[in-house]
Amino acid sequence: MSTGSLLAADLVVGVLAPAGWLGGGAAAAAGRRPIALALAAFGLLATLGRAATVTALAGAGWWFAAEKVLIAAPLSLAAVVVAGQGLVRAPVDIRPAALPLLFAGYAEASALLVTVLHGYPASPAAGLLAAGGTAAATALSRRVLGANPSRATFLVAAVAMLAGIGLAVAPADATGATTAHQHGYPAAAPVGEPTRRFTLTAATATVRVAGRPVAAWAFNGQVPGPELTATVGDVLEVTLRNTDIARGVTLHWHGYDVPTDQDGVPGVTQAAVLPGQEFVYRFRADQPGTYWYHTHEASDVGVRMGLYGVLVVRPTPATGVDVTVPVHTLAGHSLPEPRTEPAKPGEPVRLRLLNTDSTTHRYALAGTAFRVAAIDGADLAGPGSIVDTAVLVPAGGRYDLVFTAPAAPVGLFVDGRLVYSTGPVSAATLDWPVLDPLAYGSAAQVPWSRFDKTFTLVLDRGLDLHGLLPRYAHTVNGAADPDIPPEVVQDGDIVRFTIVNRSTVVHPWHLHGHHVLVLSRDGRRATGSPLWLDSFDVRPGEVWEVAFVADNPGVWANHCHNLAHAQAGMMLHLMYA
Ligand SMILES: [Cu+2]
Repeated sequence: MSTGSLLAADLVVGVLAPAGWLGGGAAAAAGRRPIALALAAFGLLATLGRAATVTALAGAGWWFAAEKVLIAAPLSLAAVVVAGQGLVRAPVDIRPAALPLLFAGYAEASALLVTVLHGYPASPAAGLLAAGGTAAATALSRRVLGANPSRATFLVAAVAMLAGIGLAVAPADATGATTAHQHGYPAAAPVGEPTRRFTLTAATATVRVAGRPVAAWAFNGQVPGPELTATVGDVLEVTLRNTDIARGVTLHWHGYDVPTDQDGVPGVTQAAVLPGQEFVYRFRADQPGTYWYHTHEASDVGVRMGLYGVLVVRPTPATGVDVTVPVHTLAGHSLPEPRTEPAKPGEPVRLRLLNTDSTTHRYALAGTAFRVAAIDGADLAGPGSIVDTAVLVPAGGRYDLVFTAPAAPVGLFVDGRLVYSTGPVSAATLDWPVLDPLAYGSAAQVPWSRFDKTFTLVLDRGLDLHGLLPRYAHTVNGAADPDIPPEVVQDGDIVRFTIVNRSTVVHPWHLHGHHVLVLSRDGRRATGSPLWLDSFDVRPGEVWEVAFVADNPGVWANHCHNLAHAQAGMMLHLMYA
């Protein structure tokens, strides 16, 4: 069973256990002996099942099981002991067993809540709240069942819960990333005379998709915005204007490792550009490859509404067929609309696939063998020819597919939908195998044998106070933006990240300003071409190890590129000391 499946199974037995015990308690209170015994047996089975899932998760990594072992397991043990004793002491009349069974139910419910609302890392506060909650619920049940609970029980429960709440809301000693820009925004360094100039004007607009008018936020009135192209060595100058996007806009150059002052993160590298304002970006196009730009202010809604476009930097002017395929979902409509462009047999074709949505897309090229020449703008070493194989492009990610046009038409399908073809073509691609980029192309030695800094990012969900409002946040190491401590590095450090997903959803991870080299996934080393990525899917239960050289000083966003997750807390910062 994969770790991801174990995490899901753990939640299922985690729900069934308290349901069984609480049902048994209620039946016992009503004097329904057979039902009470059956439900208690069900609760016991589910509790044993959870012991098995927790043991297996601990084997997969302490991150997956910490709070389950330290808090849930003792609660479960207490549940089984107390419920067992209660049943033994009620051999004929089941009613005296009601309270012990209810206690077991509350303990198991608390054990589940610790995982669902708190997660990793385990904390004394969570333990006290769980124990206190169990005691309080038991004391209340005792009163409802007609017995007077001792003052001591209430006192213990109250003290435990107050201590837990106190610990939970006590300010963390971490210095928040909000201090990052206390001293104003960085000043732009000169980069030389611009050789490519563009103006992007953000405004609300009505665009036509599949013949229908759709309300959008657009650059220069179109979705996606204009395709920006350059040749390596160009100096780009992009003037961003905002007509009427009330939330403000910025331009972030996704995957382009620009200087920090050009990175377009509002509140960190610049102020958001408000209606009537403008901001000029200048940077040297040193990295060839396929990239994209998008607003980083209110990026969840802004990108979804259409404030994005393609950036392609070519080593030399394009030859052959060179097509960009930026996939996006605009108000339920899939972009781009299908198009056909004939290619002469023998002509080289490069398809630049971009995923500008917040979730993974599956691309399949039918009718020809092809190679994956580059991922996230970086060329792969020794990419082999593959055929009838799909690629999964994470949110924000890019794959460049290359092939020589055959005589018969080829077609590119996204999630089974034809988006590009060189002629009439149909193919069933949804059952094709999927390429694993970690095992594709020619391997090379990892350039480092030691790491100056290592950070672990455990991705989860949890209850979080956002100001004074509680929210069910997407968390990193149990905290949510802006309370996640920044990762501090020195210029020149070799930095390793271990990224652990203990949630039940995919998190496409994205570090600004750097490409990271994939070292391993789930403890198995990457065996293919060196993979220098800026966006990669960390699926439920997965553990990724990546590393990079800290060679681009500044303050950098480091976040989930499911932008709704980032908005809900899954965002931190990498800072240079
Ligand atoms: Cu996410």
